[in-house]
Amino acid sequence: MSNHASVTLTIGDITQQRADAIVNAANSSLLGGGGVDGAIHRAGGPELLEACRRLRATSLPDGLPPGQAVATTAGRLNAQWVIHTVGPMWTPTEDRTHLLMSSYRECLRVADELAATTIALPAVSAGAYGWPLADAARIAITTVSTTPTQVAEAMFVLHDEYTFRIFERALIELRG
Ligand code: AR6
Repeated sequence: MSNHASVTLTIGDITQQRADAIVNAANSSLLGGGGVDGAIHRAGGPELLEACRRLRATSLPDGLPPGQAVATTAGRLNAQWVIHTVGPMWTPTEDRTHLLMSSYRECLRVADELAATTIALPAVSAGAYGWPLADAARIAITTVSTTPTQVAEAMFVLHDEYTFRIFERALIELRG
C-alpha cells in the first residue's frame, strides 16, 4: 500500500523542533554555511560536523549534488537524524524545478530508509539560493504531499510569518 505524509505547517526555528529527522538546506560541501544550515550546525554541535566530514572523506569526496539527500546523526538536536539536502540555486535562465522536487523526494526516500515517521523541513532553496517564495512553497507542498512514503508527518517549519502565510496559501490551493 502506498502512503503519503500528512503535511503540517508551523512558524519557528527548526533547531527547536522535535522530530525523528530534521531536514537541512545544505550546500554541496556539507560543511556548513549560513541560514538554516548555520543554525542546524550551531545547534547540532561538533558531532554533526564530524559526521559530515566523514561523509566527505568516504562516500561523498566531491560533495552532495543538488537534488540529492544524505543522513547523519543529529548531534545535540532533539532528533535522531539530520537529512541534508542541497536545493538548486534559482536562475532565470534555466528551469530547475525538477531538482527542487528531487530534493524533497530524496529526503522522504532517506527518511523511509531510516524508518523515520516524523520529519521537520525548512523551505529549501527559498533563502540564499533565491527561489521565488510562492513557487518554492508550491513545489515544496505539492512534492511532499504527493510522494509515496511511510513518513506519517512532514512538518514545514517556516522561519517567519510571511513565509508561513505563503506556504499556508499553497497548502489551501493544493487541497482545493
Ligand atoms: N529555522 C527554519 N527556517 C530557517 C531558519 C531556521 N533556524 N533559518 C533560516 N531559515 P537558506 P537555501 C529559512 O538560505 O536557500 C546556506 O548558507 C530561511 O528564512 O537557509 O536552500 C547553505 O549553506 C529560508 O526561508 O537555504 C547554502 O549555501 C529557508 O530557511 C545556502 O544557504 C532557506 O533559506 C542554501 O540556500
